[in-house]
Amino acid sequence: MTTFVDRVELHVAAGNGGHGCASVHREKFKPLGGPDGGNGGRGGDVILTVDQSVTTLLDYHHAPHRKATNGKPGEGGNRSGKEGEDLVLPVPDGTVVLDGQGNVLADLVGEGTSFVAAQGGRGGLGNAALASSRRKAPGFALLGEPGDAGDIVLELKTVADVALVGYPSAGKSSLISVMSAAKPKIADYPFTTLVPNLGVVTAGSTVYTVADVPGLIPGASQGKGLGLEFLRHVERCSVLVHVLDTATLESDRDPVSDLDVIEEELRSYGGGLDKRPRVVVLNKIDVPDGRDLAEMVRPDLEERGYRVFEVSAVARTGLKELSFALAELVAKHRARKPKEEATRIVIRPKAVDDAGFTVTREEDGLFRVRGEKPERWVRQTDFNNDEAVGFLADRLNRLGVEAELMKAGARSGDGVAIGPEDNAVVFDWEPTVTAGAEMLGRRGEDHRFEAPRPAAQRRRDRQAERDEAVQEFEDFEPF
Ligand SMILES: Nc1nc2c(ncn2[C@@H]2O[C@H](COP(=O)(O)OP(=O)(O)OP(=O)(O)O)[C@@H](O)[C@H]2O)c(=O)[nH]1
Ligand SMILES: [Mg+2]
Repeated sequence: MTTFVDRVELHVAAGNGGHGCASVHREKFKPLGGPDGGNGGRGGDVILTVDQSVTTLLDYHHAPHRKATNGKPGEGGNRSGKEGEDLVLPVPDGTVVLDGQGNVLADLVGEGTSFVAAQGGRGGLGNAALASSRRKAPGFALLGEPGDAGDIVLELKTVADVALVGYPSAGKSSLISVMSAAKPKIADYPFTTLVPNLGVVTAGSTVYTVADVPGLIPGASQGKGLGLEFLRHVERCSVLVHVLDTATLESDRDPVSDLDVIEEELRSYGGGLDKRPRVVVLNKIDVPDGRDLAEMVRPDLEERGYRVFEVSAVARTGLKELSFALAELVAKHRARKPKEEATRIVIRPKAVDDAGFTVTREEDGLFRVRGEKPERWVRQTDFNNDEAVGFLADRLNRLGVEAELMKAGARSGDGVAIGPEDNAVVFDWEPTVTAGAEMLGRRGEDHRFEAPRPAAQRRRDRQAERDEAVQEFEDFEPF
């Protein structure tokens, strides 16, 4: 028997960015020809893409660790490192991507729909790109950033138009086997069907898919029987069919109370299933008692507003009428739905921090800096290289981090952490000379010699200066 896997945990890791290169051009008689270290290549992404030819998540069950390739480091002679290759993972139509906490990240429906599950790290800039009029020959380069890595959960929700629900042995699989070419297992014991079956039905000019899910029993919502787990396969369907057994030998059951039980379970499941249009099929009317019972309960069911079909999956009666009625409902639903969405690319949203960064003082006196840029800059820094550390300090200073730390009350020697609690760079704060000097004025300038400016003007000027400086640094970044 083939294993059916409809939920897997997948560990994805994008490629790391390659490090930038610090190199100095050398030529005979021209020993210092300027910096020529190239940039590191970007790491590859991990991308999930719907591929109609894939029908299960089995591959990922067997090999749940997937990694894209790293970017290569930059080289001298201004050679950029090669980019890492994206890793494209084919997934079945109807795959839902969740994070470890169960939040839906993407719902992949339609051939080619893609989701970037892990983004590759940026390559580090080489010293050639870091050179400027003020820093003519940087003796350092930026590190490549690590790629995203983490666990995601893939869940398959079959994309079927019609779902058959009902008690075990009501004849759901039998019905799908005679309405379509599907050949599911059929037997006279409960829970024959352990995984959903799909069949394709053609009725007139309408072609639609029917899913048969494992049987439900009272208390399924509490996990009785096979539970409600498989109902997620029918969440997307447009029509529900109650398959009711008119010939059951269990004395405490009849089609109407069976229907009530299943309805109750659908309600507990939620997910909008209780709002789907539904029809009722009274099956097994080839059995004489079954036919009598069907006749008896029909008015009751119709009174409740259901369209009722009396069929026999074994004798193959009443099937044509049923399949055309379902086709009509499906067609109606399709007409209401917006036109087939074009292939979508879903990118995981990133938090946007308008302020650029925040500084908070924690209970133990530690100052924590959070923000996309400062955190990224820290990751790019080679802390073994003093010049690189100085460059980081400069960047932070120009973004206004030092000023903000001072405002928050940080003193020389206080602990400062940049990054989240579990992954921060912590250091003893030593205000850089420029930061200190900026309080008085920039080096080479002395405000005492200037005509006094109103405080607001001074603040605006300083902000403009800072913006310009940040821009200058940002311009280095080719992303
Ligand atoms: N007489 C008669 N028996 C039927 C009919 N439809 C199904 N059966 C029988 O009912 C039993 C159960 O049929 P299945 O199709 O396996 O039922 P199911 O609803 O898929 O059951 P689960 O997979 O266990 O949920 C089998 O022995 C079938 O042969 C019918 O129309 N008439
Ligand atoms: Mg079955």
